[in-house]
Amino acid sequence: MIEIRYSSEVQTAKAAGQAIVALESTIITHGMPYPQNVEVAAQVEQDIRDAGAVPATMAVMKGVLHVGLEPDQLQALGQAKGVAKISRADMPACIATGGTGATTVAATMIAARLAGIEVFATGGIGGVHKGAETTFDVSADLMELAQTPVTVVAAGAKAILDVPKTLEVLETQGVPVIAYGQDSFPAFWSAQSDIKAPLRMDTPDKIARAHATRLAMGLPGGQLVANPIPADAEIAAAELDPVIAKAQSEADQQGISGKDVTPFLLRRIFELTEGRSLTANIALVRNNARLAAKIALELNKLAQ
Ligand code: PSU
Ligand code: MN
Repeated sequence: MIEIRYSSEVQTAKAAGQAIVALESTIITHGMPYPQNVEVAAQVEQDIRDAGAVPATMAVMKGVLHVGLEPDQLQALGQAKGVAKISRADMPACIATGGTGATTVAATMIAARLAGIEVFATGGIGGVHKGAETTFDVSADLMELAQTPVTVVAAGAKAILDVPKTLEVLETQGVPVIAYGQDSFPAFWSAQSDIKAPLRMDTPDKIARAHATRLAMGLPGGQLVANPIPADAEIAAAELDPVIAKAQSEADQQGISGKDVTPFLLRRIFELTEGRSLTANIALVRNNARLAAKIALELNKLAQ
């Protein structure tokens, strides 16, 4: 087994059998600018504590897998330059060579499984990019959901992705996609979309039961819970569609490819909306953290 370093609060929570919620770190290093990234990460951790669970932000630092970061480690990661973005393919290499890297959704799921954590909150997952029929750019997050038993709470998928194709791949991979409290699949910055979600559940208890049943049936993989952004934080699709189109055409013109695509688009959308996209992003991540904590608490009850 590889060495895992637990933060002091995660260590205590594990010993006491408390509910724990995993958090990713790519959103900190590649998803939001400093200093908001560190403020948001700390706020989201606090939201999880306020809901009665314990946060575990994942990262690889100097070759060691960290499950839960101490406040000074979070600060350092949020300010560090040139941190690697690590997904399933990069994670063992980063650990083996003593590297430092922030975990994507896929790598965070892997870290959560190693640490025995079953619920994870993030903003948006990676998916099938627009134009994937020529670029083949499909995030490893989707295949991770198919094989690693972690329930991931996200606000749907950003319109930087081809959402119908993303849902098709998830269906092919046998991943349950559950809209929380509504019929449509939420569209990240907007609560509603015109795409119906494959499944709908209205309580954290049902989501926890579905997770436990999947495990009991011996099925690999997790679940994607699509939690709509709170109404007061929404940004209309009509406002963002042209911004996304501009960011996408810049990415194409500049030949951005591979794992640089998502961070490039997120940064340009932030710049082009003069930070409005970030305000919405913060509201939805916090909302996802609160729901993930409730699901983790329900899972704990089921295990008793
Ligand atoms: N989508 C967002 N915000 C993010 C990401 C995606 O709205 O921060 C990050 C997540 O860490 C996700 C990763 O796992 O980007 C996906 O990258 P790629 O498309 O290269 O797989
Ligand atoms: Mn990609």
